[in-house]
Amino acid sequence: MTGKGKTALLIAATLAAGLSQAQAATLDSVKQRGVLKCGVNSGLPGFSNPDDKGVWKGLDVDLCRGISAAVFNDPDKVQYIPLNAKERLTALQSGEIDVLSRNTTWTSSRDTDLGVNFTGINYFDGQGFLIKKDLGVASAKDLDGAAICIQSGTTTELNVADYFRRNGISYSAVVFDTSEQTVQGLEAGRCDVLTSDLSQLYALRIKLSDPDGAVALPEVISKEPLGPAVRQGDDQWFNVVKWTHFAMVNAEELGITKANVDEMKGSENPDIRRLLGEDADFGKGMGLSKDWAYRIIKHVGNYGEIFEANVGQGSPLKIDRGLNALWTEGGLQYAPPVR
Ligand SMILES: N[C@@H](CCC(=O)N[C@@H](CS)C(=O)NCC(=O)O)C(=O)O
Repeated sequence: MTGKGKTALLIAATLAAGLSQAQAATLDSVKQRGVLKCGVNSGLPGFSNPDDKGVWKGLDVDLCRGISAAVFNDPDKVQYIPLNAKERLTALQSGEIDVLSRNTTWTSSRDTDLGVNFTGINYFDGQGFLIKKDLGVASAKDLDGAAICIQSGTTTELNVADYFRRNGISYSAVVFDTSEQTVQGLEAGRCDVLTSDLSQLYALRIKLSDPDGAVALPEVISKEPLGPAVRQGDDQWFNVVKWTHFAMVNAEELGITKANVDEMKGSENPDIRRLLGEDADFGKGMGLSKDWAYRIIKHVGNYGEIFEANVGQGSPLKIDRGLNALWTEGGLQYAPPVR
């Protein structure tokens, strides 16, 4: 058999294993196991990163904590499995993890060809360039002939090729397997510029020895809708992950916070009462308890709270809400109603 044939077989076997895992209800196996296996980035400040005590923190981590809270009434029944860009989708397909919550762009091929489904968008992003200030380049269009540090197995790699072709300019790619190596590549002068999702540029910039010596160029060259993914074939689990994010967004819209959620249970507002499980039971259809959303907000918080604490003004990253503001505030975060 040719190398290509073997690879195809391996992929088919991995997919088949993934699909049979998916048919066994993920929610049941998570409950039985007593722990959620969450695939995350191995170290992306603000999104998923272990702190100095080894406790995982970040926006993507809080999504896993939200699912754990909904299922177990405890946000910490999570095993975090750090994955690099190349490994992440295989880990989901093979059943090694229950959910992938790792700055992963929702694209058509990932959503349709790989046996996985994206459940939503917890961070609207786009691709940008980080450049050393002393190079004096003001626009990505002036990067003709530049050496660019890129990580393999990402949409980043594909977008940069499109962008340079579209603008009739050339570049040489310096490709690495991990973000750590990519940053070191820029630091060591292996490249003039580093390209990745803008959110990651913020996160990677603070890892540089001289963060002020680097600047992001103004161009945003792609859409990078980042969100969690699950295996295809398990609608119940798909719903649990999807509605964990929606519960947080709806909570923000309704003014329900970690601090006031108990008080809010006494609210007369029917939207608040439904979300918190005070009237009808909207958890049952997902195999969850009536107070599933209350648990998420009580233990983790609403979307605005987790955004500000992890990547916004309460964090070293200081990212503006921008596209990630609620739809009522001119942003794109919008959740269907609970009813
Ligand atoms: N959103 C893009 C890029 C995601 C990505 O993996 N980016 C790299 C560049 S910073 C990363 O997070 N690497 C961390 C790692 O692999 O350890 C995608 O889904 O392909």
